[in-house]
Amino acid sequence: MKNAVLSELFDQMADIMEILGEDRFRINTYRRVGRIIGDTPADVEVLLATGQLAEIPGIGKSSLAKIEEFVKTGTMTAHQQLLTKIPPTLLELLAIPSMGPKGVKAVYENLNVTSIAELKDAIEAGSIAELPGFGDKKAATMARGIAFLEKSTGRIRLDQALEAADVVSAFLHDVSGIERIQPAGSLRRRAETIGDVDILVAGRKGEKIVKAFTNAAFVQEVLAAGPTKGSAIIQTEIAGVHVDVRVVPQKSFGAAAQYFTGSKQHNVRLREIAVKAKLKLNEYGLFKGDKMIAGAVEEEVYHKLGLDYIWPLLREDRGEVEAAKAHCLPELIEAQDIKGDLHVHTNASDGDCEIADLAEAARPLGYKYICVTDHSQSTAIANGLTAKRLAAQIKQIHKLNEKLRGITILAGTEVDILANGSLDFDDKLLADLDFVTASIHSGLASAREKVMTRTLKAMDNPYVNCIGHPTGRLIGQREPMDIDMAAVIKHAAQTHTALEVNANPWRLDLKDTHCKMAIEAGVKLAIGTDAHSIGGLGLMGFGVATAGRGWATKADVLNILSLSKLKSWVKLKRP
Ligand code: DGT
Ligand code: CA
Ligand code: CA
Ligand code: ZN
Repeated sequence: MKNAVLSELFDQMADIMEILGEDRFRINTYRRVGRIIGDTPADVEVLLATGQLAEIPGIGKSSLAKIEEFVKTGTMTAHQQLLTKIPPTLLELLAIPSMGPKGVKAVYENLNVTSIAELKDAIEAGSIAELPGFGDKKAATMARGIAFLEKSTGRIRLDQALEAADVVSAFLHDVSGIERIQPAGSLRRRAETIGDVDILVAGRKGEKIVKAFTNAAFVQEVLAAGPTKGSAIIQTEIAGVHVDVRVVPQKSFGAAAQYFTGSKQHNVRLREIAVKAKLKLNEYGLFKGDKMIAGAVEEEVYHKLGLDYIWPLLREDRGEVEAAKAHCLPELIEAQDIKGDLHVHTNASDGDCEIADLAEAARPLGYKYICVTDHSQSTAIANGLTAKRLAAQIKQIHKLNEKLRGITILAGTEVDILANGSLDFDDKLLADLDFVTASIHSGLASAREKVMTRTLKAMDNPYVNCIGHPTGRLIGQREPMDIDMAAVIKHAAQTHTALEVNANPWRLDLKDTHCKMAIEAGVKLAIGTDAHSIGGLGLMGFGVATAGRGWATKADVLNILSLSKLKSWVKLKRP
């Protein structure tokens, strides 16, 4: 049946004409024809052949001719002609929830926005909010709509998955008959993106528990509901998220946690070891013949296989199984090891808060220091500091430190690496700072040679202690720069420069595998939140997890050092 296609064609013609501001009457006619065809249960082709289509009220002569043309030739000239009148990417904007032809017309006419990518830029630049009749709230709705659209085509970010898992876990907490709750899958491994959220529950009344979950108010759509597993799309503030809840008995909880945490590749390795030892491993337990030798406790599954317990962050089959066998797994860093945040913006550039407020907020996190790293002048859209303003800020920080107890504010910068690889501030000013991070914020799409030269040259500067977000990627939004990471890491080792692990879940930059490469080359990681507000300081855990996935121990992370050791480390590079 061609009904659906035809209906869509008429609707799209109406959309395009509305965007172009064409005749209202014709727009309405096309909409009506589209709706009639879409609603008709009978085959349009048959209706056309029998002459019945012409009888339907609302379908006039010219519409009939268009339908006939399409049925005969497979194209519709009027539709083709309309398509030539707009940029080809413009219609993708209509797929954004809450975005109708009127909205598209407004952003296209006033801001020349022709694609989703351009719309995002416009939202970020604040130009949508400034459009008459739009405002902050509409711009935010649009941003959420885009996020939803992006999610629906693929994987979600770690922070989005965590939010969904928290909502479901909190709900399950109050469901009777549940003895334990354990997020599993890629979320428990803290992978950078998540396909679906897996939550494991210990309990006996599987069907009842699954029902409680699939009937919860936050459930948007139930995908499956059986005796041990429920799958649903749940509504969160930003997007719909696919969540699987599995119910297992207590005695299998450890084995199930092991199995459903994965990764698949890691599980395959474990099963091989079991088979070699003439054991059977599955989600119910580890068995010797019919006898269960491990199952309730996850650690025991590993121990009975002759392995040390492997932290979920490491379960990617990247050498952890061999290391567990040889008893030489790394002792991973933990959140409480962190002594300070090395990447924080204040309201002097594009952040929200005063320096003093950030320092106060850092104290309860157990930090001993916090480094203020506002942007430099070239990043004008972020109100980057001029040399003069930075000099004043350094003085201000020294003054604040005189009064502060228990925590020290470090004077730093996130200085721009300019197009030729030189820095936005001269060495004399940089020498007055405690810690210098240098970042690329422009020309990220340039050729490899260009971005490599910039990055390597910045590291050559004796005052540059760290390269910020080394690849510049934004997960799901912007590709990383085309850099040769092995060469960057080698140069970092040679120049005594750290590489940042930017903890913002949009960035996670360096990513896990690059962290591992850096550590193996002896390069220090500097985990920073890139906070622009007090809440932003709370992102540290994402950076710690990412470094952990790269096998980071205390020896590998700069901001685990005490303040005095950090200062000595900085001095080592200075002339
Ligand atoms: P995702 O959801 O794509 O981000 O990644 P995961 O790792 O959460 O994968 P998912 O949700 O398909 O399955 C959860 C875990 O269940 C997975 O990490 C390992 C286990 N699992 C699933 N299917 C298989 C399988 O065919 N073989 C083995 N050995 N394990 C599996
Ligand atoms: Ca999953
Ligand atoms: Ca799953
Ligand atoms: Zn930056």
